[in-house]
Amino acid sequence: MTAGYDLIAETLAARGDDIGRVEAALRAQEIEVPSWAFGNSGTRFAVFSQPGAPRDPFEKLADAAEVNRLTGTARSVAVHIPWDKVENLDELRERAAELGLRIGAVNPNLFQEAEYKLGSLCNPDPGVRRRAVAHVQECIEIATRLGSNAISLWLADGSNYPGQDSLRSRRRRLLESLREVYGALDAEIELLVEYKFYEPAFYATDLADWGSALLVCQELGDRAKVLVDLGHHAHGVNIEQIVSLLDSAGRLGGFHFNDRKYGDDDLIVGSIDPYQLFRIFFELIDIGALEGGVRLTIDQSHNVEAKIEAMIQTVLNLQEAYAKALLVDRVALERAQDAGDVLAANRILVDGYNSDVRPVCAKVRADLGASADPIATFRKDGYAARIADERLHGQAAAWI
Ligand code: PSV
Ligand code: MN
Repeated sequence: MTAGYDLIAETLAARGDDIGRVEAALRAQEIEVPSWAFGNSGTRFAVFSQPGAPRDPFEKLADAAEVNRLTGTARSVAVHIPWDKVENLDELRERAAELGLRIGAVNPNLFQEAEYKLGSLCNPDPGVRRRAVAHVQECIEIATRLGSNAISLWLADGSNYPGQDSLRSRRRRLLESLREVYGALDAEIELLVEYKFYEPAFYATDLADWGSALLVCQELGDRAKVLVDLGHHAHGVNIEQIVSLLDSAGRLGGFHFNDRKYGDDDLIVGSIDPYQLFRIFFELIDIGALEGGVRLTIDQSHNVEAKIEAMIQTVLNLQEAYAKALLVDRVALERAQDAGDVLAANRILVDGYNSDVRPVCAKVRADLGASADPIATFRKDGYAARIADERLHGQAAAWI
């Protein structure tokens, strides 16, 4: 064992804590990777293709399995329909199982069809609304066939100009459509409702923030919960406080992890603001959300960087943020909080963040049968070169 590992073990033991607790929590961490992050992607200016990009959902699963083989923690894959539509759903489900994976949330696509120009579930045209509802209903059937237990809904709905549409009518249509969708859910399927404050709508987005998403969920029923995408807030918004609020309302459904510098940049989580990621994990531990099935999904777009390696790095960042949050001395923190000792409380929290948890994470990954150093192993094993050779012909998957 390394000196770094021993140091953490001794620090924990000295305060009557046990590194075994941290390791057990890390072994149980479950990250969901998005199928769409393996296909070619880009900006609204250009889509860049990468060698070895998967050509179908089966190859996306193979890439996800490589991420899981090396990290030991990325055991489920979220899918997007129709991008991941296949003729034989049983085959997709079986392939996932053969690869040691599960199918995670099913994401309906209510933003790509031309008819959704003025919205999907909120569109002024009842015919378009009906077709949007039917698409989500089809996704519910797909979820059941794939053994998934969540529909993850994001709407691009909104308006670009004041006066373009009635805000009240759009809200009414949204609720009517969502009631139909919710009514079609199987008992074991959750509805995750994602919000985003702008883009593609630039004046009024129909589900713009956690509050408007929460109100909708409360109207629908217990199985409707809010999904927090880290890139979907205005600057300066306290995301960990939103996490805590949603949990206290019993409506924290899950995350779309990514990072950003400016807008909804979909960069690697923790690449810009690792301290925010740590604070979110600290909050999740504090409220016990991770045992309660809150879904930890990644939603990123790797446009210029190598996709599989980027996904591995993402999972490592999530493991490390969680490990740091697990190291916070909660007893001492509570004592400092109760005593109103502002600076001690802050120091105790920041101490967790400043710990070097990489040796502990490496050990946990090795214990899981994965790699202590996933990036080095990935580069050495040659998976990227192999798929670049194998996937020469045919049409690569892309998000447009
Ligand atoms: C929208 O920006 C979003 O975050 C939604 O989750 C979509 O499903 C995803 O990105 C992929 O386009
Ligand atoms: Mn998202």
